[in-house]
Amino acid sequence: MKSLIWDEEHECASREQIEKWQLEGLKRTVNRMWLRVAPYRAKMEAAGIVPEKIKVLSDLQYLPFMVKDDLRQAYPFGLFAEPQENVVRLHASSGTTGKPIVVGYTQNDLNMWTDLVARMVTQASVGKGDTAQVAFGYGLFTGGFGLHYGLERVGATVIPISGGNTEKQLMLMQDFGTTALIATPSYALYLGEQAEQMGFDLSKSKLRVGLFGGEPWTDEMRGQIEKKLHILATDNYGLSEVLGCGIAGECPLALGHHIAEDHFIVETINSSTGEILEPGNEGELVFTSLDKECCPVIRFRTKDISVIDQSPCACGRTTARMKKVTGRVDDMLIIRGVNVFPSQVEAVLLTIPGIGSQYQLHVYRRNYLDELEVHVELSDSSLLDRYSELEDLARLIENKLYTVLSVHCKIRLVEPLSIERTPGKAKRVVDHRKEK
Ligand code: DLL
Repeated sequence: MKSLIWDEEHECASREQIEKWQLEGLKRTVNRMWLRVAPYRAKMEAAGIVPEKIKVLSDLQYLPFMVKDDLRQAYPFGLFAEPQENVVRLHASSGTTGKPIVVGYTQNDLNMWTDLVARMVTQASVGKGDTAQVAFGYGLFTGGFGLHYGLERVGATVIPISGGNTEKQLMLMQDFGTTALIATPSYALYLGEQAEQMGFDLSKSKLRVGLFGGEPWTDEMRGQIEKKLHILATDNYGLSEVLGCGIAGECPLALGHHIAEDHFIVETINSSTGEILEPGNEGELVFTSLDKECCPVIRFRTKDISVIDQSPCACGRTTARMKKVTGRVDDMLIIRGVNVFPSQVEAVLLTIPGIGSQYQLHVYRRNYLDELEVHVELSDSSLLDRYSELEDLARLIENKLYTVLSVHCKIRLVEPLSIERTPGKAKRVVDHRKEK
C-alpha cells in the first residue's frame, strides 16, 4: 500500500520548527481577533490579557476558551474577521435543532483547506489514477465540497454523487470503476449491506480504500466495513467550527490521525476543570487556528474525546497524532450514575455473532430511574421465530454489555435492516427523557 507524503516540508518538520510556526501563527491570530472580532476581544479583556502578553507558546494557556455557544450567539456572521466582500464561501454545522453555526472562508482559507484535504487523502493513499466517489452530502455540510476539491487537487477522478440513492451509488461504483469511497462510516456499512442484498459482489469491484469520517466509529466497525466492502478503511476527522474535514487523517498504518499542526495548535484538557493535560492523557480536544482569515478560532473546545501522541509515526510524518475519537463529552449518557458512551456499546455488539451492524440506544426515565434499552438488529430474521435462541442471544448481549458498562440494559432484538439508515451521520442515541 503506497503512502505518499504530499508536503514533506510541513508534514515531516522537527518539533522545534513546528513550534516556531505555531508561535508565529498564534501571535497573528491573537492580533487578528483582538483587532477584528469584538466578542473575543471582550473575553480577552475580561481575562486581563492583551496580545503583547503572548510571548511563548505556553502563553496560550492564558487565552480564554471559545465554545460552540459563542458561535451560536454570534449567528450568523458575528465572529467573522473579514468583511462580506472577502468571504467567498459559507458552510454551516450539521446541528439538527435551532440555528446552525455558520462558518465563512476567504479565498486564502479555501486554498489552505484544499491543501490540507489533499494532504489527508494522499496519506490515505489516494491520488492520480484513483476514481473517488464522494458520497458525503454536498451543501452546507463541509464533507462534500471539502473532500471534492482536495481530491481534485491530487488528480483523482471525482464522482460528486453526494449522499443517498444507494442503488445508483452501487451501479456507478461498478460502471465507473470507483477505487476510493468517501462517506460516513455508517453509510459505508449500509452500502455494503445493500450490495450484499442486491447481489453486487464488491470483492470483484475495483474499490480498494475508504476515507470515512464525520462521526465516531470503533475499530470493530472498521473490521466489519473492511470485510463487507473488501477495502482498507481509513478514518479522518474534522469539524466545521475549526475548518471542516481535513484537520486530521490516518495513514495506512492507522496509528492515529496526523494533525495538521502547521495550521492548528491542538491541546487536550480535562473537560470538567479546563486543566491542560500532558500528551498521552485522554481529554477534550481544543484547537487554535494559526492562519485562518475569516473565522479564526482560539482554544475552541470541541467536546470530542481523544489522546494526543507527539512521537513521530513510522510513516515518516512528525506531526502529532490523535487517537480515534471515542465519543463526545455531550454524547456521554449517565445511566444511574454510570458513564456510558455509545462507542463502548458498539465495540461490544460488533463482536457478537448473529447480530447485524446497526444499533440504537434508547434512554427512558421510568419511576425516576434512567433505563437504557439497546435496540440490536439480527443478521437473520428467521431467528425471530426461535424464541429460546432469541432469549439466549439477548441474555448473552446483556451480560457482555454489563461486563463492560456495569449497567444493566434491556436488549430489544429487531428485524434485520429495520433500524433507520441515513446517508449522513447515524443517530445512535434516542433520549426519551425529555419527552412529555
Ligand atoms: O463532520 C467535518 C467532517 C466531514 C469530518 C467529513 C470528516 C469528514 P461537523 O458536521 O461540524 O463537521 O461535525 C463535527 O463530528 O466535532 C465530531 O464530534 C464528529 N466527527 C467528525 N469526524 C469524526 C471522526 C464534520 N472521524 C463533529 N471520528 C466533530 C469521530 C468525528 N467523530
